[in-house]
Amino acid sequence: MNDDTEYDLTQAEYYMQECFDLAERALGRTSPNPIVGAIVLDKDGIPVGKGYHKKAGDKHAEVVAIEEAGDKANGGTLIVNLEPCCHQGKTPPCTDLIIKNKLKEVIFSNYDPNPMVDSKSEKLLLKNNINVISNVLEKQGLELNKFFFKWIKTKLPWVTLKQAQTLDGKIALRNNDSKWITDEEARKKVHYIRNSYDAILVGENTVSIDNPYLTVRGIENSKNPIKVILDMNLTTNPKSNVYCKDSKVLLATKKGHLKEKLNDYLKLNNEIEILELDEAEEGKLNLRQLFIELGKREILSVLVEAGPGLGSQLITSSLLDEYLLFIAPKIFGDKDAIPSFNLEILENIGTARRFKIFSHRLIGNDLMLLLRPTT
Ligand code: AOF
Ligand code: ZN
Repeated sequence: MNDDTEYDLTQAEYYMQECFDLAERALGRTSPNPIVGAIVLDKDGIPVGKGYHKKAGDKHAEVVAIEEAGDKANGGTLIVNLEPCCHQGKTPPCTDLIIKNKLKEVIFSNYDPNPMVDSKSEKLLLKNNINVISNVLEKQGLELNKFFFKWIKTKLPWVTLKQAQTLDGKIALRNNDSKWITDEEARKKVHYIRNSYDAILVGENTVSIDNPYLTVRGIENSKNPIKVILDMNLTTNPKSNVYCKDSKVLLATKKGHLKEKLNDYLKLNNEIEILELDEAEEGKLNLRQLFIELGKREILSVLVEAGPGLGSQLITSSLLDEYLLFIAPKIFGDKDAIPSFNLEILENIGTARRFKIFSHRLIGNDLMLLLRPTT
């Protein structure tokens, strides 16, 4: 079957795609929960209820869809992108509602790796004579919830490195000017992307040179991600724009700074959380430790807007999940312009860091590449 065209989609796949679209409406807002969309078809296959999970603690998608369907759920089919839950969390088990409302069939995309669920719901539904079809558009479902699936299995966030560069691999002029490498459309896209992440991470150089706000702008009903600043030696100006109160700020620094020095940062924003980390080799902070701490705070995804220093540290770690690269069709041609990475001399092409091109897209006159490290 060719699943590139809608005409060839089976009915289940067609509605699963709609579940993905419903789920996506809450992208970036449900952590630590997944994004989930659900549709109820009545016994004649007519959609009678639709819903999605809006945020952690709110009704699950299945509940919204079944409540909307009311009596028409009886004898019908539930389509949902994640195996329904069977445990009491912040909300009651969805399997109870499915059984009580006498649905005859449940179709889902991905099994829920949450140890509280993990195929248990499938077994429970089958035991109650409810037909179960699993793994419908499984790959797409895994992509949709890549943040949740990584975190629930490893307790680490999904880490994306984002850069914008010229054709000759430069991210700024030698005087550090990086405004604007890509065109407006690509910059707008970055705000959409920021909006879907739980946190944005930058290093001290980005704060000192660009003085960014790291907020989401120009999007309706947007939310600002948590800002994580890596500043090992506390060299950033406490009055920098990132430290303002528009969203939670986590200042990651090395252990052992004097209280007074830390207090400089808390004077203007007393809600900044200071995260004291160990120093890794080469006088850098321990990124693994940082991501473990972020995972504990239920941060499922981190967008790293990095210059060459932090970018190089990330690509040499095993912590990177994705590299989002915007390429502007421009050439600086200046050998001393700022490169995307600044690692040591590489003698052998065979030892280059390799990526698989996961997707490519034109955004205006810029190219957006999504790359994944090959293992
Ligand atoms: C959601 N939304 O639509 C579905 C979820 O604390 P609770 O009760 O909200 O349960 C959260 C867990 O429930 C979550 O980690 C996932 O395993 C499961 N399914 N969660 O937030 C939904 N279907
Ligand atoms: Zn549920």
